[in-house]
Formats: sequence, C-alpha cells, structure tokens
Amino acid sequence: MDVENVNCKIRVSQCADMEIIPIERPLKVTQEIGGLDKLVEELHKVFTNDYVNIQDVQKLMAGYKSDPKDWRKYAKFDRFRYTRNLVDAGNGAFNIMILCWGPGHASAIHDHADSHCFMKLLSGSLEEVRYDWPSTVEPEVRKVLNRHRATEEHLDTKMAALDVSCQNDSCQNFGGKVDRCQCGSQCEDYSSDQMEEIGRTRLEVNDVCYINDALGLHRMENPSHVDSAVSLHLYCPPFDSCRVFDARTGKPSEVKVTFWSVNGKKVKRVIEATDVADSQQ
Ligand code: CSS
Ligand code: FE2
Repeated sequence: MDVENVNCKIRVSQCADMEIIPIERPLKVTQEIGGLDKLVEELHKVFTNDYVNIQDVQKLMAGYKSDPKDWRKYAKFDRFRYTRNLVDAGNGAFNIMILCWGPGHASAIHDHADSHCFMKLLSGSLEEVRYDWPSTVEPEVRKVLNRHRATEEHLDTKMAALDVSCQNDSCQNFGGKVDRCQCGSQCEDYSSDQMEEIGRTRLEVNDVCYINDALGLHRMENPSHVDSAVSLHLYCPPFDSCRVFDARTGKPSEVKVTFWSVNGKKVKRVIEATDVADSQQ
C-alpha cells in the first residue's frame, strides 16, 4: 500500500492506518490552483465521500499560491488575540477558516478534537511547537491504538512508570503510587507532568502542514514583534470545542472555539458570565 496516499476515515480515531499517517512537515507547491475560490471548490470535490485523503488535501492547499486580494476580506484582526474567521462551512463535513495573528499572538497548547487539521501559511510566518500528550490524559486515538496493540505487560510497564501520588479519593491508594490504585481508571495528578516538546517547525508563506491527535498536540505562535501573520485552516470534521493544556502540569480544560467573523462579516459577540469573570482577573 502507498502509505502516503492512505484513505483515512473522517474521524481520526477511526482510521485503521493511524500509525502510518505520514506527512507532517511543510509541503511545497506542486500544482497550480488559481485562486482561493477555486481552492474551496476543489476541496468540496475531495470531501464528497466518507474518506479523507490526506495527501490530496495537502496537494490542493499547497497548489494555491497565496494572494492577499483573495483573502483580505476575511482577514479581520483583534488587538489582543488571534481571530478565527470562517470562509466556508463545507456542507457540514469540513470547514475552512482564516486565522489572523497579530505580533506575538499565540494559541494555547491544544488538541484537534479527533479531527484532521490542515494548515497553510498565507502571510507572515508562524512557529509550530509540538508536544506529546501528557501521561495523565489518554486521547481517543490512543485508546484505539492501545486496544489494538497493548499487551498486559506493556500496560503494566506504562503504569509503573507514572511515579506520582494518587490524589483521587475514590481510588484506593496503596503506597502513594498510581500503579497501586484499584479503581480501574487512571488517577489524575497534574502536579508534576510538565509537557514534553517533541518538535518545532517554522512555517513560511505557502507552506502547508498537517496534524491530528495521533501525532500529538501543538501550539502556534507568531514569533514576530512587528509583523502579523495569516493562516488558512481546514478541519474535518468541524468542531466547536477542543481541549487546551497547561504547559507546566498537563492539565486539560475543554474550551469552546468561536468565530470572529463569518463570510467576511464580524460576528456580534454575546457577553457571557465567564467573560465578565475573565475581565475581572
Ligand atoms: N486549532 C486552532 C488553531 S492552530 S491549528 C484553532 O482552530 O483555533
Ligand atoms: Fe491547532
């Protein structure tokens, strides 16, 4: 089988060949796609079946040569943080958006909610910092992988390596080690699980990259103190919440992801109680 052309299920955790999902480094232009509208049209075609061909999507995205006149109307910035601007809702199967990063803006470390994430740089540059999953959090994709491959012995080794105290009252703790807990589920202790960086990539204009939960977590940052950056993202399937992680402890929190604008029109923001709480910190 041509591993670089593997057809993947829409949900990453349903991909039979998750371990060999190949391409994750920036990909350069190979074929010409004339304009952003044309790219969106072509992407609709490749998403008409139940599979995601990762390489086909990457090739299309790489084939579009960034031209600000195509995407300027979607590029709406905020002074304080990066914005997410919906370009196309992909008939509910995927969505395409433009993210606008002011100088120094960065995302939190996050997962991709069991979706495929494709990204292309349209302007400026961005740094992608990749992380391994914290040992205290098991994503859906790893659960599936573990079911496939884990032997009892393998799991024992993994649990024994977690040398942290069990803090969960519902766990029976014999000797303060997670591997002695009897509750059947993993006990949560986030006090000493600093997240491990596993890679760093600088993305320049027209570079394309890909990530999913099987490949790890990441954080995106605009490293420039003066220039902004703009990136094009495709998520399949679309998601409206994901998890963010505390870099020092690995502790996850579920967050909603929202759009700053839709089809070039700014979304009216509803002020929620949590926003008031945030603004008072
Ligand atoms: N996943 C982040 C951007 S980095 S891929 C988001 O959609 O906000
Ligand atoms: Fe991301």
